[in-house]
Amino acid sequence: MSSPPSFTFSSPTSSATRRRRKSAFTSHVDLDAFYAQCEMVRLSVPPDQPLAVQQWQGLIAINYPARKFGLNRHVTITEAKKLCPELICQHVATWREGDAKWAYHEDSFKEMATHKVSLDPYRLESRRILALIKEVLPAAPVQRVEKASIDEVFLDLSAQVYQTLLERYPVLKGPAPYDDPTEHLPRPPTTALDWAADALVDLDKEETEEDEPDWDDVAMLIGSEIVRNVRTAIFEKLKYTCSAGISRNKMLAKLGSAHKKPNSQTVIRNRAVQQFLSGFKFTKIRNLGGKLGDEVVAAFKTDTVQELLEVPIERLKKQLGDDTGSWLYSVVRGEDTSEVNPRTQIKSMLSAKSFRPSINSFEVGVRWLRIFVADIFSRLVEEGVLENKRRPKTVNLHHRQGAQTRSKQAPISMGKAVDEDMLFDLAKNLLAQAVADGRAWPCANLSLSVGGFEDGITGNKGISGFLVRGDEAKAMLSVPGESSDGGRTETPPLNKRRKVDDGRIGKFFATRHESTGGSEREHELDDEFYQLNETAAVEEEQDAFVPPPSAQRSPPSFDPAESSKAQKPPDTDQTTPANREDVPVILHPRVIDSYFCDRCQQSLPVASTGEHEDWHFAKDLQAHDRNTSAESVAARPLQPAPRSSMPHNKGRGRGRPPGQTVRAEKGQKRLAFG
Ligand code: TTP
Repeated sequence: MSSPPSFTFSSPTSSATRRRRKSAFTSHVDLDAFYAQCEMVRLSVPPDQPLAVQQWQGLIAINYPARKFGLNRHVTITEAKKLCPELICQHVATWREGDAKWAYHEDSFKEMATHKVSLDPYRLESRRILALIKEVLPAAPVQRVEKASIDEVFLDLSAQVYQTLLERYPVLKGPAPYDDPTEHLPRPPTTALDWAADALVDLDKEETEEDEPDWDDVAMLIGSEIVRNVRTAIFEKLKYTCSAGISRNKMLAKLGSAHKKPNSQTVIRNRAVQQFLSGFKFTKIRNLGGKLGDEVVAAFKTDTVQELLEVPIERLKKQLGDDTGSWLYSVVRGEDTSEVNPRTQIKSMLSAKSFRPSINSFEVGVRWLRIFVADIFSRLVEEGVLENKRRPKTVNLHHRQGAQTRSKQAPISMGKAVDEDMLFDLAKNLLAQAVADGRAWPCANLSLSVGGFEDGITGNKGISGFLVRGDEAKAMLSVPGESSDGGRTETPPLNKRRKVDDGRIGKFFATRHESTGGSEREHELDDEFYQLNETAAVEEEQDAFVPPPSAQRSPPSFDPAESSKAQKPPDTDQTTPANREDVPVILHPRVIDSYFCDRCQQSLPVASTGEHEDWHFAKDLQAHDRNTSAESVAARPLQPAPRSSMPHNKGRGRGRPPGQTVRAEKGQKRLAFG
């Protein structure tokens, strides 16, 4: 996708530097007390009724009427009720074993040992809101919306602002006077702008409101109108209030949305950026809230933007490294070049449960897997898996024993429809492998994820629909009732394989795709951690939303962007026997009754294909493990790179300094409970 148009205003009232700066208009829209509002809308609670969302014994969201009583996420339920006797405490929905769907259960707060939290109700509302936002805005490519988490979006308003500006002020359409692009534009034909109910941040010291507005101001006003319309539509159609920030980039817009809550929008004009930022602690700025922020505080003995502005760039670079130093220098001056990224496809889905006390048996683990699978499958259905629109390629099991988190992965057969039983079998098999390793119990956290989503083939497939390779070919050849991927056997999974390889094969499964959590992953995992940010940007440049399938949640300091790069599980294609180059292309495979394995140049009966492939599979894994073991050690995430080795990765965007660990963002981080 191409970048949004950026344009340069020449303003009669601005300095030459300002005239030449490219203008962009970004908004950050953040739902107020989101989970609490979801419950209020669902239960038709009047707007002034205090309400909090409860998860087991903790409060995870508190509405604004309740906040007036001094309630926050840290108070206990008893304290909260004392402070605000009329408080409604609504427990989140939960999955109960054996149920086909989550539900709001009476007294679920007592059932922590047997229920699992479901955030589905909030995710569904989040989707409705996102769909409405997209409906209200002009179609793409003018529209650029990035879902940043379950309750926040970024909007790049530049193209729409630009269009509106030209419609309202046709004079701007003409060529620059004398064909000189540095020539001043005519003044905006207005002396005062009506900012309606916006919270306007005060101007920088050297600017005054008496100055006539420049084109940047006019354009910002248009941006603000657009955002007001979006917010009005959300309220009128769906009954949710939200707050927004409008400014020239994502960083400033995000600070703006939090500036005045609830139900307000804050505009940070270009002429007000320094004034706005100087009042902040830099630790409030995105990506400076975690370790990096702490380091900067320690290095420069201050946490204020104001004082950091006085530090020369050379000193910042010397202490923090060239890239981080330069990045920080720009950030405290309000610069952020990260783009709004409109890709919104899901990358992975995860369902998890922490156990207190730990669990100790395969049977109990399997019962939880059944719930995880139901949970994930329901989301896969929403994602269009039944219509084969999109489907995951891998399933991953993560389990924590003491301080160690380990993962196992299996490919999902591409030749078969994804269904609950298939996922459950794969999950059980992975757990059985963990048990076979002898390191599963006691298990303090178990989670299942699916990942590697790809678009499925739908409709008329043409000739390519008959040419199947790799996994598909394997699956089509396998005996009915069995899947043909590496995770196909039911418990106990290893016996059958041992037959094939004189007992040696078990050891391949024991080491299969295992990754071990480092110390940063030893934090308490949340009871449930969903993929709340359903964007494809996850791996490349997202702020901090979704640990990749192989990464465990590690609040408060966790950088999934880093982690997803470092810990990405080996690509399925590299490790399965269905390696694209290794499996023959089969034309109409169902009419042939023998199978030629071109890896070992043998003809085999179709019925033995699965086992034969498994044998190759195990061999491949062994080879893969040998090749990647060095890599995986090096790639273990969450250790900030030495400053000198931090490359400045502009492509990653979002202004995140390279190699830094940032806090997980809201909506993903879950409160510790119990
Ligand atoms: P936030 O946007 O941080 O908070 P909020 O929407 O409740 O309130 P605000 O108006 O101040 O933005 O988080 C969004 C949702 O994510 C929140 O409603 C509940 C959930 N959440 C947790 O479950 N645990 C947490 O620790 C946090 C911070 C949020």
